Amino acid sequence: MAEADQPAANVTSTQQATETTDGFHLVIDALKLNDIDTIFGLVGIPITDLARLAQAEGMRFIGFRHEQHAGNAAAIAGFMTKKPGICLTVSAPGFLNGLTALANATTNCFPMILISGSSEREIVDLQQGDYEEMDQLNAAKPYAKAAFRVLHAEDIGIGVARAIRAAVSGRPGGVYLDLPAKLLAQTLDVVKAQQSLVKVVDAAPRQLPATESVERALNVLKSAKRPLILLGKGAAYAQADAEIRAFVEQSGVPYLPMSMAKGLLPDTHEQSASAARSFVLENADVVVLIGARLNWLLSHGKGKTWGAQPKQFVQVDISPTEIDSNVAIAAPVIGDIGSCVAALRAGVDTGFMKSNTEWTAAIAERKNKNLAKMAATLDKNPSPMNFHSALRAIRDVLKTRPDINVVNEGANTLDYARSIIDMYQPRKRFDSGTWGIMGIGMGFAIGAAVTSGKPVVAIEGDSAFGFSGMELETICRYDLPVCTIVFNNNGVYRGTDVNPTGGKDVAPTVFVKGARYDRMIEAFGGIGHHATTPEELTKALLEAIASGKPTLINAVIDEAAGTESGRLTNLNPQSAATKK
Ligand code: ADP
Ligand code: TZD
Repeated sequence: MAEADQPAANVTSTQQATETTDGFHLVIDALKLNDIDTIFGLVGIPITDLARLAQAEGMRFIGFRHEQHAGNAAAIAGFMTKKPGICLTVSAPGFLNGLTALANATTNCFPMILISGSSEREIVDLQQGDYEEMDQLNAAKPYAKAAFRVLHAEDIGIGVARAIRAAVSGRPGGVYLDLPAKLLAQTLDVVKAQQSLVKVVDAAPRQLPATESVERALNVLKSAKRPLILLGKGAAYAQADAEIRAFVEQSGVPYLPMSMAKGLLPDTHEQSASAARSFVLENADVVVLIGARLNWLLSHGKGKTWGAQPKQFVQVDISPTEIDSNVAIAAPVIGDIGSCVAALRAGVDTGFMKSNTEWTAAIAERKNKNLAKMAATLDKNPSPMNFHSALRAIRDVLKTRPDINVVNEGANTLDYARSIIDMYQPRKRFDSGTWGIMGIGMGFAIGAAVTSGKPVVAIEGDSAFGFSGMELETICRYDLPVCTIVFNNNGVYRGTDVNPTGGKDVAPTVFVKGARYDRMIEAFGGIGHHATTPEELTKALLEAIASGKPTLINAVIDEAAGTESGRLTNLNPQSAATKK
């Protein structure tokens, strides 16, 4: 190359000696221009060079062993930051693996963008059998909040801008962005290319609630004798922490956090009604839902859980079509949670509950009774360990480190950890979410560690862990401070089922007995621990956290502990076999 052709030292990535740039560079430039600094993904044709370029241009590329986990990492990064997490995959199978995470993100209202390379439109549309041929755009549509395809390099800027805005504005969700291989290689004049980039202005604008909707809600609240505030993960996502806390404290109304809203106020807060959950759901007369849907996790707002007492609901949500989804909502307040809660707070007298001590006293009594019962259960030291004694050990360590992120999945492991492990800070707990899905574990753990730079403790059922276990290598490769604790009871739910035929195959729920998950991480240079008592578990966890290294604790739990499906036994259809 002649000297005159050498790029100047201070040129941007799109400015090359030839004065042209290409689709690869434009995608990276468009993301960077919008302050996106990390891509979670898995390389291959046609996006390997895109990943290389991202890294060369100073972005972080975190490479996974399976796209579903890269997608889950992106989704949780989106939840934590209110910026869309980016997942990059190859076409057809890579895209489909990522699609599971995209669908889960949309279901949970997490903002993420799945960017997949794709085969050529001309061949795909005539179904002529291209390499990894698939009509990805249409496959993505039913599972995404929005789906876009860019065909011309000069549209990359606008395509990325639309994807970002669609992911974070209104109700957040998953967006699919289809980038055909040919697009990435298209060249474009540098000046024209620069002008085509779009910096998104105010991607998730505040949405103020109508004054009359706030008045209506306050009137309903003021008529309450037994009010309850229910905080969902939308409230955690909104990052209106101080406003929410002020509303709860100023009103004095007892509150319940959904699992991923735990820590918005510390779980030890005196207004928390978590330890009297069934009691308050059954007996409340006015329920203020803030960023929580009345889906199966809340028994659809009706039935035995909600008692015979007629209820009035106030619902704060950004999505108007969420209102009346399951039961009639007396007072919808539509807007962003920060603005809505601020407006409600302005209309609530301090000490609103002071004249209403009967309700708070009844809750306190129930809480104390339940807490005493739980303390007695937690104090027991059965051998082998059970869920409770193991979780007591973890709880006591995590109490000293409120900054640690907690990932949690499994059946019993999820149900018990959710109620036993207290959270003290917002957006520190990430779990199976709206679908009750298994497989989020290592993806969420990696996403949380990379995004926060803080340690992660992933509390995993042994079955749940298996869905993403290979990502231990990813954790070790990036030397992430993730401690995975596998609650090993030899199977799905439990390890005690037997094959009724007496045949060689084990029962459908049973795994290899006495598996040593701790040795898996050692294969990649991480540190394994084997714990059979709460004392060993405490020691291993303290060491793991202090080391800041990738660690895995194989926590051996009584294989007979736990129940089928955890607390969801009611969702199991009764089979002929169990009816007997
Ligand atoms: P949980 O599972 O914790 O009960 P859900 O996922 O069911 O919570 O509900 C979250 C709700 O929060 C969704 O209905 C969503 O539309 C809403 N939401 C998310 N972000 C915001 C926001 N910034 N402002 C208002 N509502 C929001
Ligand atoms: N597949 C997916 C993707 N999600 C699911 N929820 C399930 C299967 C079904 N399932 C549950 O709902 S919990 C669970 C499965 C397989 C695992 C329970 O066993 P575990 O947990 O070992 O993880 P416990 O704590 O021992 O009960």
